[in-house]
Amino acid sequence: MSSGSAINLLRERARRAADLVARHDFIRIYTHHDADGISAGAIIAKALLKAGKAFHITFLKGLNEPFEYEQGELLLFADMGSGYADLISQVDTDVVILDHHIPNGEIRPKRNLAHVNPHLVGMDGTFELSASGVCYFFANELGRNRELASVALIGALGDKQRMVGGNEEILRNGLEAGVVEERKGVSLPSGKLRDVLVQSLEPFLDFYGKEEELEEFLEKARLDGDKEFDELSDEEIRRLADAIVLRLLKMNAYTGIFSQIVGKRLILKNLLIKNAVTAVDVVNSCGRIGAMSTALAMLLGDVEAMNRAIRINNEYVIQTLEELKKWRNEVKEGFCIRYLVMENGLSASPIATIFSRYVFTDKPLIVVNIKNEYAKVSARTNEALAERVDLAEVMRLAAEKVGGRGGGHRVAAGANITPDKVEEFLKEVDRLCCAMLA
Ligand SMILES: [Mn+2]
Repeated sequence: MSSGSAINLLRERARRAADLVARHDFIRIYTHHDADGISAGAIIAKALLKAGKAFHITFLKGLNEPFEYEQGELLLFADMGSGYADLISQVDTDVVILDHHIPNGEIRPKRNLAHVNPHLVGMDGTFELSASGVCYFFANELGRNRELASVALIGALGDKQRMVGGNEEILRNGLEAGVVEERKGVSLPSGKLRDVLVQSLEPFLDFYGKEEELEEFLEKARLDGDKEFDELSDEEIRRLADAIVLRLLKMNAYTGIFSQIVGKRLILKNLLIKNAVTAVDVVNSCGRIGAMSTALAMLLGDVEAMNRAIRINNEYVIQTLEELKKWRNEVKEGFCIRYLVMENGLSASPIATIFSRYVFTDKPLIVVNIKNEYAKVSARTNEALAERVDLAEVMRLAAEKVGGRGGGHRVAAGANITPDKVEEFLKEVDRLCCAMLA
């Protein structure tokens, strides 16, 4: 299906969601606590404020956590819901789902349901449209809200998506509306070049605690580490881009990320943080430490919240770099996977994402974090391996086998199991990955 007709079908579904919202005065919103979910929440909030609707937003890790509603109010799920047909079927009030996760099972609604998801219209929700992108289309059926394109792009980038399909359309809208600008360059956060190179997690350049390597890198590329990244000349940017590509090749990073890092950079002109990379990092960090409402307030234009959010990000980056250093040598190799079992790690998913894209790129990577009687699993792989391995399916099947629950996307999935089943679970994951790669 061409992306044009898929987008039209998506708009039709978004139209039905907007019609359902129009029939209610109060909307109870549950959204995910990550960058995509927070951006989704900000988009819905802005659109509902403009439409004069009352609402309440709660952030959830997922629908394995409990949620509440009162009969008669509209329940809206963003960045979740599609994978939980059984749960949604039990809800005795009107429901709107704005999600991009792979739908699992058929929803039999008790009341009215509007379900908007790229997978339902022949679009790939893994790379072509995120939940905040779905919310953007919804917001633009509710009113004229094209300036929210910049927020939608934060969600797409936060979910490591590409500027194709629905995202490409949002980017085009943002450029036309003058809220987004594309500049030549490298995707790096703002700051002093030396700090930026050490502290960047996406791309992860592996300079933390390696001052000598960093100085050598700067010297070879003839760059001044004290200069602000945002003030580099085109010629300096070109030398920096070349040096980064060389560095990533030497690290054995997944080569598919090069085109995402080098070439263009996005400027979000109508937001408080204009460098898109920094904006994504900051929202992401707030989500990671549970400060979702700080990030939400920042996206809605609160300057004090932005200052708090930037401090949170700086602390989070250092913590994550420390964690990467700590666990790097504990990664083990199975037949068809690599895996890491952490006890009381900070969080599994950033470790899994960074290692799988920059350090351990040859096999799917499974990271288990055991904390307070729970084992939380994050599975990651790159797009090339994901053509054969479907981690959403692997997590679902392996988790079900040990009495847990799993799912997600082909490249990024997760599961919740009990600590006593970790070994059995990893064996099953390895077996499933071998079967898919064979
Ligand atoms: Mn998402």
